[in-house]
Amino acid sequence: MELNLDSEVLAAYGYTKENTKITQIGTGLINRTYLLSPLTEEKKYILQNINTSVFKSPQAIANNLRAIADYLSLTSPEYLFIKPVYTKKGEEIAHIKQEYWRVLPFVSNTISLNVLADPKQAYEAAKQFGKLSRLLDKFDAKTLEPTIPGFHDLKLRYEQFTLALNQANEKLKETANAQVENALSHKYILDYYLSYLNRADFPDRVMHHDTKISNVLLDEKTNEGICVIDLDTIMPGKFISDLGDMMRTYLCAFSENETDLDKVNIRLPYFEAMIKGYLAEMKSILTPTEKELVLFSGKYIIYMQALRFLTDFLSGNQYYPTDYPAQNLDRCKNQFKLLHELSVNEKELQDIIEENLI
Ligand code: GN1
Ligand code: MG
Repeated sequence: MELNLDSEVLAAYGYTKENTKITQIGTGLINRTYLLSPLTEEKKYILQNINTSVFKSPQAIANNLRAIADYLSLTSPEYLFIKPVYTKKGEEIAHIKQEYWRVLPFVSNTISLNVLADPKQAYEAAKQFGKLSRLLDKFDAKTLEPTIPGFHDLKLRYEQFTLALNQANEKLKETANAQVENALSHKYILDYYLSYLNRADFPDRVMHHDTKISNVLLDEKTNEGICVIDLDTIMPGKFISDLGDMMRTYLCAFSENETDLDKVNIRLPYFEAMIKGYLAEMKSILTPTEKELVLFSGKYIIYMQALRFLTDFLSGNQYYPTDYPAQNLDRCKNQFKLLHELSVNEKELQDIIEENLI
């Protein structure tokens, strides 16, 4: 599909409509992503429009990425960290007609998957996300700006849910009744999270915060992990964010959009591979408290995502794009089924974790 882009966007980077080919790619819910292929160069680029209703300060993203890139270039110069391409004026982002755009180098000979089809992919992806946090273990996470304040703050997500519930019209509340009950009856996950939050050995680390499989590039031939992408939500967070979102998105063969809940099961070989890959990088730096929370990370993120989908449904689907009105409610149901599967398999999962923490 060829697209009509404002020529000023291309001009900011020294290109024109005539000398580039542009196609829309990616399946993210938040930013719009294009592949930019200049006819004059071998190299290709990723062009992204930043969703400013979600990312209120695109400059914060740019500042964080610059600070991390500078640090890594000194401490781990061989590490592939995808930095933005500068505009002709030397900016990290182009601000054009109320919109923000950025360009990133496209890493050739790599693939980005939408679904995992082999546990090795789970191992490689988890290792990449673990590696990023490990390399940044000594970087002062507090110097980064939260690009979405309270993004993985489960208390805030719960409050947003109760607010949306109080403000929702009767019809929506009635439709969502069973999931509202689910949300309320799983509140112990929030209480558990809060009971750990102030422990001295539960530090803020640099977290990616969006560790789904499409956000890691794998070698197209060997499936070896090459680097992580989609760096907008790199900010301070707890270690349970990244591992938890991997559990949420790697363990089931079907996505959050699957409405046949019989298909929402977890795949133990993927769990084992993911744990091995992540802990291969992180085991040496995790604190005793963090090690206690490995399995909990999945419950925390899946519950939070269920709350976020439910909140959006109750608020009239303002955040997540939907294909039909009840899609966010269906996504919420899907996430509660996934949470249930995690609990049902808890003993086996915990055994796998313990074997890999020794
Ligand atoms: C959003 O845009 P995408 O698909 O990378 C969301 C994540 C959710 C995910 C659920 C900034 O990610 O937090 O887990 O949808 N990102 C933001 O599919 O809200
Ligand atoms: Mg994203």
